[in-house]
Amino acid sequence: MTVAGVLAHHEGTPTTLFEFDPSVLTWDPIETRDQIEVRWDLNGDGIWEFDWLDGQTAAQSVTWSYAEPAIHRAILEARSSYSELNGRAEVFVEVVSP
Ligand SMILES: [Ca+2]
Repeated sequence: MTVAGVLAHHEGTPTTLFEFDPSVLTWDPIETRDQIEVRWDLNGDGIWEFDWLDGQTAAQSVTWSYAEPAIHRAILEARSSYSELNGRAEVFVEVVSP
């Protein structure tokens, strides 16, 4: 399971709906992206907006918006069915006043 450690830097305003596409960050030699489970903490507060039980996979994008102008950190974790090790990546989102 590979999850890219870096990332895209996205920029927008409080009205921007950001799309997070995990398929560009995840790769596995055995499982396809629709088999790789992912979860998201989209505002870096330690609470998963989409957790394992929500059934998101690396083939599905999620969207989120940020009311507060700031640089926000989004965290992706991914897991395959055969490994105990989760992959992790961070994406930074810069929200500026319109
Ligand atoms: Ca969160």
